[in-house]
Amino acid sequence: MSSKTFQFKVLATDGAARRGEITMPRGTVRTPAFMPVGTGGTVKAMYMDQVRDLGSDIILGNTYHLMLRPGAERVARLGGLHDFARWPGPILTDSGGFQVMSLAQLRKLDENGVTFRSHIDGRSYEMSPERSIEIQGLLDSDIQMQLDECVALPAQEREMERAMELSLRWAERGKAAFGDQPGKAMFGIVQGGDNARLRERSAQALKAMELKGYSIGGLAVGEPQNIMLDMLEVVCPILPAEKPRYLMGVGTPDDILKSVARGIDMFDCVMPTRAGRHGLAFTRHGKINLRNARHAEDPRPLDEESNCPAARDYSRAYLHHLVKSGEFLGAMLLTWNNLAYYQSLMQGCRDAIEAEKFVDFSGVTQERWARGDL
Ligand code: PRF
Repeated sequence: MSSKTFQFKVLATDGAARRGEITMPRGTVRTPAFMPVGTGGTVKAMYMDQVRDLGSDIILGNTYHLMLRPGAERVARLGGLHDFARWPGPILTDSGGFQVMSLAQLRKLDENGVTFRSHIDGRSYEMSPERSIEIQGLLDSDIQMQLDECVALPAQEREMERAMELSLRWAERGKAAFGDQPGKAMFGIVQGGDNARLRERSAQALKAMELKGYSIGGLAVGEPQNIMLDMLEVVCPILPAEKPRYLMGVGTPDDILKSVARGIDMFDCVMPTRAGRHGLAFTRHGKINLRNARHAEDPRPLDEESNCPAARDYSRAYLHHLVKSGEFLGAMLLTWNNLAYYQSLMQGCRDAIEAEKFVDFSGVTQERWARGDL
């Protein structure tokens, strides 16, 4: 199902948890949703068909990486990111500010935006709130993010306040640059660090801008989990119930369950893909480090009950061998397994909310991890 306009509907609730649907011209996103990270136009070590078949309705792309290589104008000439990467469904792009701050060299930030040197070849670039939206438009992204500034925690209150207020001004500029595009959306990003007053101010001001969706940024950046959850409890009740809420760059399966319980609808994280390339498998029973010698002669699969071939059909001994040998197939199989696990977790969340059994589902899932029956 698709729709000519961007729409979000809450289909069911269970406590603060929501089961919803975003419809837009390129397809429907079932929420709570996990978006695999496809930074440079590829979900690393995966075919797009596999990503889709695991139940991903949307993937994430990065303005920062794609503007440097191959360049946004080039992607546009080649028909946009969907055709280029052969992903016909919805794509959400991050705005670039966060990646500039973590990856670029010689960064300089002022009222007008960020200037930086590429981490690839040292070339100099400028990005304003308007240019970020322009690039995301050239990529033909369906859900675009405002340019924002995320401060690492811990930070001084005045520093968190400055970045939050700057991000609000950039949200206004982003909104004006984005204009009226009925089939697409630009989300504002709530900032404010670990400070409830600043988070409240940010959420209220963004709500007043009547954007089509709201991201929560500046979390999972060095603070303990309970602080992140406290901030969600401040922000979610302020944000309008009829708009989607996206917690950026989160997280572990445990973070996801606890954030869904507080009203988050969308997630993205490199964890399943990056961990897969580093020999780590997520399973229903917890994490397995395949580098460990104790798997060297273990004939069991990661999870015989999974319907993902990577989890069901390959022995831990073979996966251990692949990982130890640095074989591409090791990264491919573990990434496949991990994304399958994440998407089955999201399906479990959606089913449980519909059945009004989210607390039970969350409890049973956590107990299984805790037993660690590997
Ligand atoms: N802002 C943007 N992207 C992000 C973040 C942010 O604060 C985070 C923080 N967890 C991840 N990705 N634009």
